[in-house]
Amino acid sequence: MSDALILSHTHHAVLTLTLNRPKALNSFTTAMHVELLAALNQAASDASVRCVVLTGAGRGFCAGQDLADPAAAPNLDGGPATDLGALIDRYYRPLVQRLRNMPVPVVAAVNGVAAGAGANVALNCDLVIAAQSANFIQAFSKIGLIPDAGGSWLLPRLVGRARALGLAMLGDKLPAEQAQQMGLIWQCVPDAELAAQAQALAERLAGLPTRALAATRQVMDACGEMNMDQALVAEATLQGQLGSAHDYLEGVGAFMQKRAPVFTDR
Ligand code: T3D
Repeated sequence: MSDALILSHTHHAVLTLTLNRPKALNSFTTAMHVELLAALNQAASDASVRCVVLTGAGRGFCAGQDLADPAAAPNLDGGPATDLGALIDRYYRPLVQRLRNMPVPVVAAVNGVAAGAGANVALNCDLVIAAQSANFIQAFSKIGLIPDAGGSWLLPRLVGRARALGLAMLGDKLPAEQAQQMGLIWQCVPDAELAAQAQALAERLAGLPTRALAATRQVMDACGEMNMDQALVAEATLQGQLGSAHDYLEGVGAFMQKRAPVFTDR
């Protein structure tokens, strides 16, 4: 068994990163944050990686912040309060920004419970595929906090205000199947099929024009804050860039020549 907090494995241009603190349901310590961000940065600069899968070791995906990590734990002895804002600025904000700006698609393969920031880290990935026995918990309210790791922005956009508030205020377990039905995640699959289906999905994404996929995420995120006229301008700007890139020539050329395209842009 490896001591690494993040396990990595590459197969067919798909890099799988596995959160590896199974005894604590892969909850985030500062050390795990550092390793995960380094692994994502490395993947972003490695042209051979065309899709990233994020998953968890053992029976959980991620239980959010490790509540026992000295860097984050409340001072139960009445000493100075822990500065959670600083913790978020230093670790969660860069992680979410990294995920949402990866040059390639990112798939979350949610193998078990995803709670607190663990749920929102998964939801920040481009496509979320979850095992049937997995569940999502906005656990924050149970410990007197608000959804973080982008949850307050994401949840209403994904499922609407009423459901977002219900999930966040009640902090109930949301089974993967229901998460799929309400549009919180892309797909729920039988437990035994999760790894294979996540790999197949990631390989499919890896074979697509990944630069355009990353730009699709970028424009969809940006357009959420724009009116239609602004969105049309944003689309034209990005499309202008993509239209002069290799993958567009390759995609159209392959279509005309009735052959499979080989996309390489990032
Ligand atoms: O620092 C800050 O607070 C700011 C940042 C906040 C971001 C956040 O993520 S806040 C939310 C933090 N997460 C939680 O509140 C979730 C806490 N965990 C749970 O509610 C439950 O563990 C689960 C519902 C996720 C799973 O329940 P269950 O019954 O399947 O497992 P369990 O028995 O509770 O947990 C198994 C082990 O993992 C257990 O250790 P043990 O007793 O076997 O040695 C448990 O203590 C440990 N564990 C689970 N979650 C955490 C954890 N250890 C540290 N931190 C955790 N978050």
